[in-house]
Amino acid sequence: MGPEVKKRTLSVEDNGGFDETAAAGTALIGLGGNVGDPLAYCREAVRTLAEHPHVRLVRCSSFYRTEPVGKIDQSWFVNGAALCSTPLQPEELLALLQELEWRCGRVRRERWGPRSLDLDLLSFGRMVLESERLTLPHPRIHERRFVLVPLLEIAPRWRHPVFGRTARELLDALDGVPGQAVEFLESP
Ligand code: A4P
Ligand code: MG
Repeated sequence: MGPEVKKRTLSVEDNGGFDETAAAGTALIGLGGNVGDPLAYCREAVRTLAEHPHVRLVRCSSFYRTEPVGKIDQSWFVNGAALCSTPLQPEELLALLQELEWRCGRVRRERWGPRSLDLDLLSFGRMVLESERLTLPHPRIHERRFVLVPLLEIAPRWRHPVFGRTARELLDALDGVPGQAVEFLESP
C-alpha cells in the first residue's frame, strides 16, 4: 500500500507558518475610492485584474467603509485589498493599475482628494525600492487603518519589508489614533 496522502485545506489563518507574500512576484494591492459607486469600481478592478493574462488573483479582502484620512473634508471611502502573483516587473504592474484607474474614470487628481478608484501597490514580495515613479513598500501603509485592516484579513503573516512588523502589530500601534474608523461593508 502506498503512503497515505493527507489532504488538508489550508485556510488564510493556517498556512503552516509560510508567508506567501514574501515570494518574488507576489503583490499586495490596495483599492479605494469615494466618488460615484466606489464599491462597484473596486469590484470591477478586482475582476479585471483576475482576468488579466499576466496576473493571478490569489485572494481578495472584504470591503470596508472608512473615514477619510489626510484630507478629511470629503466623503467616506470604500477600501479593500487584493493579493496577486505576477511575472510582471513592479513598474509594469503599476502601469497596469494606473490604466485600470483611468478606465474606471478618476474624477479629479487632487492629492489625497476625491477619486473614483485609487489602486496602490502596497508591497511586491520583500522588495524595497525608491524610484521616481514607484516606492516600495508604499510609504504610508503603517499610518493607515484603512490599508492595514484588509491587508491583515488576506495576509496575516505579511511583514512590513522595512519595519519587520506584521499588519497586526502595526494596527496595534495605531490604537488610540483618532479619526480612522473602519467599518465592515461587504464580503469579497
Ligand atoms: N507611486 C509611488 N509609489 C507608488 C505605489 N507603491 N503605489 C506614485 C502606487 N503609486 C505609487 O499617486 C501619485 C504617484 O505616486 C503616482 O504617479 C505613482 O507613480 P496617485 O495615485 O496618482 O495619487 P494619490 O493617490 O492622490 O496620491 P498618493 O500620495 O498615492 O495618495 P494615497 O497615499 O494613495 O492616499 N482615506 C481613506 N479612508 N481611504 C483612502 O483610500 N486614500 C488617500 C490617498 C487619502 N485618504 C484616504 C484614502
Ligand atoms: Mg495612490
